[in-house]
Amino acid sequence: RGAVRAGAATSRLLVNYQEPYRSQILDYLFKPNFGASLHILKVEIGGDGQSTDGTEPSHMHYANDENYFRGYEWWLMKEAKKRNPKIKLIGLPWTFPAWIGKGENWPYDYPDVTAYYIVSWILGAKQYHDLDIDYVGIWNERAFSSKYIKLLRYTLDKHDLQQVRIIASDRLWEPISFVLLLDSELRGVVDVIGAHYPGTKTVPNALLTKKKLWSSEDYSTFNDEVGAGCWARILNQNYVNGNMTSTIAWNLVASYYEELPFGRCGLMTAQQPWSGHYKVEAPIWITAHTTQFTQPGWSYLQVDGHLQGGGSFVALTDGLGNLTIIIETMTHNRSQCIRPPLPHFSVTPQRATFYLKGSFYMVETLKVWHSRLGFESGNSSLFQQLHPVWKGSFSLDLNMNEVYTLTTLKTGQKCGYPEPPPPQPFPSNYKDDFNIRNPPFSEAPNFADQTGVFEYFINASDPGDHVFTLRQVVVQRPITWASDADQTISLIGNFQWVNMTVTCDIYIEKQRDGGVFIAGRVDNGGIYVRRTKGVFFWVFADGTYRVTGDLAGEEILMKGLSGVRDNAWHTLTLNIQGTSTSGLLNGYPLWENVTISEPTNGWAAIGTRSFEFAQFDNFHVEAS
Ligand code: 147
Ligand code: CA
Repeated sequence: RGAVRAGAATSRLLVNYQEPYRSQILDYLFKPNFGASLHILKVEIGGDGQSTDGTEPSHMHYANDENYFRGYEWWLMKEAKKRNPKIKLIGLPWTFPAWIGKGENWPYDYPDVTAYYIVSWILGAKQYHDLDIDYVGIWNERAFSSKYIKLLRYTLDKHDLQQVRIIASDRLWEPISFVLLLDSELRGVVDVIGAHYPGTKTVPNALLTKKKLWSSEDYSTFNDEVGAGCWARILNQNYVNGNMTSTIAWNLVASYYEELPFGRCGLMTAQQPWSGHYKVEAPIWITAHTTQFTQPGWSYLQVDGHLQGGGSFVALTDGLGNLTIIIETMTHNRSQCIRPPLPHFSVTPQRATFYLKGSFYMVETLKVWHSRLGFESGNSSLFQQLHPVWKGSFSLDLNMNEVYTLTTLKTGQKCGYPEPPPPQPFPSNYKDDFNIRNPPFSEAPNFADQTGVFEYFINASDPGDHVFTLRQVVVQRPITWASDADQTISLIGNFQWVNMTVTCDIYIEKQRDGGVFIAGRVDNGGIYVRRTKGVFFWVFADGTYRVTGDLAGEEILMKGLSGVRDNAWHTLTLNIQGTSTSGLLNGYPLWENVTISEPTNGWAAIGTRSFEFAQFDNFHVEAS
């Protein structure tokens, strides 16, 4: 059985698409026999920390806190299930809120707490969204603990979640395979060995465990024709070379600002909710070659799937007489993935003859679906139906960089929608007053949190204009997966912006050393957030202000007194024009003519000096 996807803050902008575009994108991904027809949706269990292209909120920011309506993963899972009730759901944490580790940057010192936290997420999925989680992972690309995995199984069972299966350990084949062979109790509770970027290979120990082997994260490649070639090759060869029966792509859809790390490494692109523009990229149709003609529960026929002239094939059956054969002939330099390095191989044009034997001898005809990846723009032919082939044996003239599906199923379809609107830059004049009583999401549109979490907030007793605001809510450094900054920051806008005026009402909640900033020309984010540069205008609860060239606050361009204090609203304005920048407080100039050279362009941003509560209101950016 086949493919496919994963989290790490990569669907952030998708939720803000207007209808009908948002539903169209979801149809291309999840609707059976429409486009990618995905079999599996793997989501991040948000942990308030940076997970590659942003942070995703936890369902438990604090020990006494529980809320199953944060972020977009619940929504995404429901949209997927709506379209395909049989889709399998996987949850995996990248980061954890700090309280899990009681002060240590480590989730296994109190494994009972971690198990309770993860099982709560699974129970919440059911209770609040009627979502049945099928699989849960341990800790993305980080260490596992045998004790924790056993306790996780015990806690799942105690809550009547026997049907939830455990994947371990979402890193390499080792050491998990070796440990499984030694520890029979662990072997009893791990259902699937999930390895990342296995390069289509497995290891002897993994095979010896007799467990299901999955490539539980793969792809992560720019979604052009080469990315499609990578995807076609690994979808087949992960089974042919490595006995893996599932391949999960990171990521589902590139719905994050393109200049964040791994821009456009999704199966399709939907990174412009403001324009409605999206693009169904070639990897979507490569996916369809497998997913439209197999289902979870189908089994691979045990044949040597290497083709003599290079390339590979797999054959699957539902055990009820249906047969699907998928052939790929990707060449070396047209199918490189981001990792691991691809050893040399050659593929030549060839005639391949298939003989259907045993019960498949009776198969009358096989429908034929074909793709050819072209490498000059626009000359690919993707997921086209050709004439059927007949009877017990047939021959195909295979060229390079082609995918064929031969199948008894008659359900295949290449569906589509009219072209979406053309691309547009992010609006150069953008405002948000956050005045919304029942927001559909906890996060405000287009803000992309890179450290900390910014949520809609209601000051129920506020006498003035700040009843509805945006609040930073992570108050302790999470158990990190990446190098989160020591400050919190949320980005918005257009990375190409040069000149801009950013205005925002701010409210410092933390006394003495509390502080907030607004910023422009912000040049980084994601896993690189710690080294973010830009123009940062800070005010602090002690009545001082600063202008710095970096998020870390080390490159001080200007400082002085402002009179700002905590627990009061103030309006900050940051004006950046050419090589000069100036700042206003409550509409009056506070500092002027500070000279800047780098960065030359970047996003706007808001944030706080540390992991502390703070509020923002009436955000406005005007840029060019
Ligand atoms: C993966 C992460 O799990 C994803 O969230 C995303 O960041 C992805 C981007 O390619 O990378 O983590 C890996 C990072 C490094 C390696 C493998 C996976 N590596 O160096 O082999
Ligand atoms: Ca407001």
